Amino acid sequence: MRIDILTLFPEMFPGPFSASIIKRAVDGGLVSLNIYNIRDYTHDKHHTVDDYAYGGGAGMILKPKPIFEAVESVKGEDTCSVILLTPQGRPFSQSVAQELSRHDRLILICGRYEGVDERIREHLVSDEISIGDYVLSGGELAAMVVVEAVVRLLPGVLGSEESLAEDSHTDGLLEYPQYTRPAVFRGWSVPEVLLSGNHAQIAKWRREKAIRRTKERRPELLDRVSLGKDS
Ligand code: 9WO
Repeated sequence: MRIDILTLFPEMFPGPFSASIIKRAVDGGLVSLNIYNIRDYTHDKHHTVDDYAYGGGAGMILKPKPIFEAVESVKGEDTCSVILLTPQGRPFSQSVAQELSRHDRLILICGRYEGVDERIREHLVSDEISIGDYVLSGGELAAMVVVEAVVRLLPGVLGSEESLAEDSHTDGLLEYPQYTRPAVFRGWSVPEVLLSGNHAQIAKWRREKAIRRTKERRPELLDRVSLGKDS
């Protein structure tokens, strides 16, 4: 998979992409991550990327031309999804990550200032994504979240040790409680059943705990999963 990111703050990216699972995926050639500075696609002396809003109001708007030219240059002859990270986008979720992970190429546009010219939305972007209902200073951190969630789903990225099947949200439920050694820490014991070696009992306990936790904390998630009998 190839993911291209268009931003005014390219220096934000190397950090999160140089560690752990994303680094391994890049080093192994499973994904290529390319950062492009929108300012490099301007032609005037001051490399202008923003301008005042028609109709007035505080703040600056990203001009359409540099972003159109950046996308057209990066895209080449390929067809690919062009995604704008914005609080007005469709909510990001594990199922959206799964859908994006099936694409060969993605172009992510990170907005800044008080927004982007509406013609970018209407005529350049194929999808708008929000990672949550809060305002950031720009789309960069949201793009990093999307990249991390998508890259770990690519075939071959996770080893069997880290397998996907048991992650939160993969089965629509929150995770069950987990413990490691010692069996007693400051007087607090690990639940007996987990020490029992009875794998059927352990599986039943974990599923009950996952369902209870989901009911208590995120009841709206339960409307979307079929739990089968006894729940
Ligand atoms: C800032 C602002 C200031 C005064 C009046 C109106 C205003 N609107 C904004 C604003 O929405 N700025 C955005 C900053 C413009 C696009 C990029 N920015 C952004 C993306 N903030 N938060 C996101 C984002 C992206 C994905 N998921 C959650 C948040």
